[in-house]
Amino acid sequence: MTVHVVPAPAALVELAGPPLLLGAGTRLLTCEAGLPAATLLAEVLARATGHALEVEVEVAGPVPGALRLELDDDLPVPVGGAAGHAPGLAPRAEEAYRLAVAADGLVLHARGLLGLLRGVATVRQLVELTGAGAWIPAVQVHDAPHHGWRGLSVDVARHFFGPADLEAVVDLLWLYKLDVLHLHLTDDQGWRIDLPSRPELVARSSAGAVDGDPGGAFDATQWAALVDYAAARGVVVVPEIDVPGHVNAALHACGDLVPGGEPTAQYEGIDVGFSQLTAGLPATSAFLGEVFTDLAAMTPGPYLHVGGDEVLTMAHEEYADLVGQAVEAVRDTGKLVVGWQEAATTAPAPGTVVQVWDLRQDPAPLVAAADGGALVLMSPATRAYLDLKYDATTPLGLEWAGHVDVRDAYDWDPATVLPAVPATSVVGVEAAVFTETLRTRDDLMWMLLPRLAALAEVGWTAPQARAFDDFRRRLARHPALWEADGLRWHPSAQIDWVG
Ligand code: TNX
Repeated sequence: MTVHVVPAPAALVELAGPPLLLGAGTRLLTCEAGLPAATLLAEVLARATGHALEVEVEVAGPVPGALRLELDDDLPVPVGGAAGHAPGLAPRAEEAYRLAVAADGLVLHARGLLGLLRGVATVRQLVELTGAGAWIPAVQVHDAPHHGWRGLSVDVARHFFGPADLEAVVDLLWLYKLDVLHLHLTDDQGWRIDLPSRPELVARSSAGAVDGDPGGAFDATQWAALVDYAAARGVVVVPEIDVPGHVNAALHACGDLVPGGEPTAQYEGIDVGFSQLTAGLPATSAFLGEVFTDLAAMTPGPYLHVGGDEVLTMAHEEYADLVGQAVEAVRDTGKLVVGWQEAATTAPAPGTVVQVWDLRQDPAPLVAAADGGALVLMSPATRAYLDLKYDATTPLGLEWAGHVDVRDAYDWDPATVLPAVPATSVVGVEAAVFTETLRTRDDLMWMLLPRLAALAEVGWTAPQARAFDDFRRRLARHPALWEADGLRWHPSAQIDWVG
């Protein structure tokens, strides 16, 4: 087997015939609706092969050797994939695609643009480069995802990662068919998005970061551009404003959120759990209403994340009151709510997504929330936290939940990791990278690669179709893809890297 597509498609057959050769004369054809996917294919092929193909629209009749992207409303969806689904994200049929490659051409079909974007990612991974030129092996693929929510959460609060870094992250999400970019935009160390009703948040609390490193923040224009860049690659942005804990940046900017009225000091450490909003202050509910209303207006995606994690300084009653206010503010905007695991203790409304991160916590509130109709997103730190060290020798990263090497990230099933939570409530998987110890794009990529590819397969490929030995054989050939884009990666000893 020569092909090495990650995540593994639902069905892939390698054909005995000769490959499709790509050259300067290769034609790229599509319909009007397929234009964005064809344009993306032209862009990634130009970067990979040096051949700049022109996209031609509505060319009828057979064209030998061409690449053709077309819509097919009746495209069958591969069987299987009974996993729980998150409302607001594309149903499985919209991400399905069928690909046929032979010496006489490539044909990619999907029901709509999103399926074409997924298929184009497969095409990118199939392209081979040898001295003789670029080619695509003869294959047939019929594919659709197992889970609908396949995300990565990036902490841009502890250290700031701006538009260019996040576009590089989105490129990776697209390459591995992930569909959610969750951004942890606020924390004790910094506030990273400019909101029109609260300009003081960024004015006073965006300059710093952990260890006195430089900060930063998204302005409205940069934010809109990032959301568009992600949408063009089939990725939905889910922004998080973390309340009622992890709020020192807000307390530093707005003294009226602090009992006594004195703004707190800027914070550059990495402790958690010490800052909080106060339910009894008149300014608090206005703050919650304004920040989530502004965030909703700036964000086309269906979800806003309210945080809710690691509040160690308040009684449950006050916690539930404050989370309830945040949730109500989000629901008033028409958006759906995501909250960290702890928010399960506040009797979340049906359809609320609760994100599991700490398997040491009592699962009973999660089970009760799921019984009440809440949905569960799996990010257990021991599997999905890509800020944890690979092993004891890893220079970057944390160790609070142990080490996560490639096999740990791969060898688990979101539907069974918490046996008491019914599989039908589990909407998918999200990797997370917190950035206490990560300063640069190289640091970030080195922690994401190769583990992000493992989590992507956990989300996309049905558990009965996954095996670590097969995954490691395919993954071994992916450094060529990463290096073509100048990305740093960690050569885990668990993989026999090729080349
Ligand atoms: C736990 S994830 C946290 C974060 C830390 C992270 C480090 C979560 C809900 N809280 O505040 O950055 O661990 O791995």
